[in-house]
Amino acid sequence: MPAAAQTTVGRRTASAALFERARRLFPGGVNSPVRAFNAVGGTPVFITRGKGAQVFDADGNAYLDFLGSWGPLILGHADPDVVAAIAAAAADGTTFGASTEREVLLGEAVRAAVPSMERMRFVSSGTEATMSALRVARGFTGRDKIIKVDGGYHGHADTLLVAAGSGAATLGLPGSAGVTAAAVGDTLLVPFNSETAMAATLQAHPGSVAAVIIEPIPGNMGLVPPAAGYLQALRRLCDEHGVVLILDEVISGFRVARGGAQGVLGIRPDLTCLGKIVGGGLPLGVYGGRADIMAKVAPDGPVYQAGTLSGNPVAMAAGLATLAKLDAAAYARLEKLGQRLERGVRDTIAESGAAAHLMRVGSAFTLFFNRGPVTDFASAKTADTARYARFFHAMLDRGIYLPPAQLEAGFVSLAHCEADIDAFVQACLPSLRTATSD
Ligand code: KE4
Repeated sequence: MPAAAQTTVGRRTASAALFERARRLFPGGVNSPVRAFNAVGGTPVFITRGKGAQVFDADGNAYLDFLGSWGPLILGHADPDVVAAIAAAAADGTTFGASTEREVLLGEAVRAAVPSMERMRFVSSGTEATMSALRVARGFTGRDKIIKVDGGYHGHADTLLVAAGSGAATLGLPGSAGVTAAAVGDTLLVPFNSETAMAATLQAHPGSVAAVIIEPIPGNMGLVPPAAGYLQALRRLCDEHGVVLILDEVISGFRVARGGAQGVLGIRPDLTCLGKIVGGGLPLGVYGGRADIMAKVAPDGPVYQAGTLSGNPVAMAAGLATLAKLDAAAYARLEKLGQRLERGVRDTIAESGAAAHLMRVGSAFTLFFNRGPVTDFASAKTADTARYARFFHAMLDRGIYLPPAQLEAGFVSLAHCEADIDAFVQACLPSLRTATSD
């Protein structure tokens, strides 16, 4: 049982100095926008190392980590078995641009855990996985349009960077500079948890929708569970319209269960996208599903997709070592820790009287600064982001590292212990009071 982390947070001058240098190198001083703390203000913390449930910043401050690198680190930081597997693989060579046994082993492990992935292809990120899955779906159906959920995030491929237009189900508008109207001209948006909107959109575009892509348990509008029966209805609607159902399980895959959300919910998608946990903290994504659809992928079929480092042996080793530890006992423990967190935070919110509520699925959670319920992007956006920002910093100053944005998900790992959860809960009350003292 790992000991509770002792957290003491002092000055962050070294992080500030590093951030100044980083700003002269990288847009926003970061290599991924959400790390810049723009949603919560202040200067991003520069992490020097992680061990178990803790991360340490450039000033030597210790934090209990409930971000977990946005999801991959279900075992915690520097798991000894994962590190040993990486070192052993690297000692044999880091990349060959040729097939290796390790990719066969990880592919077999993924298919055993997610049987709907009859055939698959390894890539190097979640974005590559979803981008490729959509291309295959379009190649398989010969159709152009795709449907995504407003507030769903599937990486930064042009076709998926769309902003909601007016109305419930409209053609997307470019959600980023540099994305052309043509690139998103075939992307339709619907609200999450609305079977009616999905049915209406499919009926409005008969025979022209290639795929629906959806996070089965969205984590990118904050954590928002699907309404009972919603995903089953999507499966039925996709069957009726000959549409490829793509579940983006980059977050939920191996997080909510070894078989992902599809295993828990009893849904068999046509394609699945994985990332994060499956790579054990190294760059890895996977897309795969029905053999007849994947038969379209080059070199078997006409849909081209490639990658120099796809199936990278070191990433394969990290994934294999991670999946090897994700057994039923692991998920039972994650659920027990998640329940402890949920009970403690809910009691603390009640005691504080704050207009906030916790949403949790297994070891993933979001503390929304509104009274809820949050059922889609529109209701998620009613959360008070200024209060979340104050809460984030109050918790950070107490040695608890959370996602630096309200509409994201936090994570508990197998490296956390009961005392770490209690430390989180203990830091909550004063932090809630600070957050809501406006
Ligand atoms: P990557 O390309 O970042 O590996 O994966 C894209 C992606 C795809 N699908 C889902 C459901 C995702 O959540 C993501 C990436 N998640 C974000 C945070 N929610 C990664 C953090 C970041 O962008 O820095």
